[in-house]
Amino acid sequence: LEVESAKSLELARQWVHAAQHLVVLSGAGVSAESGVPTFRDTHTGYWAQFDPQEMASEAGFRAHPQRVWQWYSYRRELVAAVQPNAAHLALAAFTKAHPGKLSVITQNVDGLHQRAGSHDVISLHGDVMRNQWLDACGPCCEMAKTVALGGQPPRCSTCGNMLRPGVVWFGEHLPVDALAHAEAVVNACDVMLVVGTSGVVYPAAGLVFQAHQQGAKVVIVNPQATELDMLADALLRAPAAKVLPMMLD
Ligand code: BJW
Repeated sequence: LEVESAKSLELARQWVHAAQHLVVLSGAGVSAESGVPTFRDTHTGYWAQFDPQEMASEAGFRAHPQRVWQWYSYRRELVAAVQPNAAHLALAAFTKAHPGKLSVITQNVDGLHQRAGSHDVISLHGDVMRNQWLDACGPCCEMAKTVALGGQPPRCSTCGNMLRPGVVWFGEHLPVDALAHAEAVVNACDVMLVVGTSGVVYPAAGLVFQAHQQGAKVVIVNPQATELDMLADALLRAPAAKVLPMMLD
């Protein structure tokens, strides 16, 4: 670790252990060391290859259902093949050691926090392994009775309604309960760790402003600069799987 980051780590460790209520807001970077590409990192990110508005929006799915479905199929296979890393495991171990003290809010759809053993994760952007109907459906739609042809999304054999991944696309509302729960835990926190997120997507990024405004210490863990750095009381420019185990131990 750089000297500055080593100092920040020591500070953050003290805050974390003195905290009454600790909140973690995680993003794609927390899963990077498991082998899941982030969205916006220049060379490895998904969106170096794909246009986000096309791949992660309802309009994009309706225009190119096969292309978008295949992108999600690829990501589902990838997520199923990787394992939680030391960052996910350190958070789960902390919860076990300090029950009720830590809330994990994640923007990730990969389920790796849960697979590491964090069970009360607040998922803001859904779950990539789930499906839901694209359109409101009548009694004919049953997931078990879909037909899928040639890499196309499965369809209801009666009305043609398509399955889509159970994630939150651009322009869609976050699940109301998850967002309300996230706001409530942020409101009550005295320390927030912001781990592996670029901080460009709202309303998730707004939670960091909320924490800062109500006086919580904000610790950012990210090897790169982020849109939220001006809110940080401590900045650790380092990978999550390296520093979270040290910070939470
Ligand atoms: C490491 C690391 C290592 C690497 N260790 N770190 C206010 C202002 C402007 C716009 C808006 C606004 N409010 C709403 C909007 C519109 C929009 C938005 O935010 N747009 C911005 C992009 C400008 N928001 C929405 O549309 C949201 N809905 C909404 O607001 O509803 C209300 C509404 C509805 C209708 C009309 C009007 C209002 C929905 C947002 C949904 C986001 N969905 C996605 C896709 C999910 C499905 C899928 O997975 O395919 O969620 S987009 C994508 O970005 C994904 C992520 O969860 C999200 C955040 O990305 P994240 O996690 O930060 O990843 P990266 O790649 O950006 O960053 C990775 C970071 O890790 C980097 O910093 C690296 O350095 C770091 N890193 N290795 C630690 N080892």
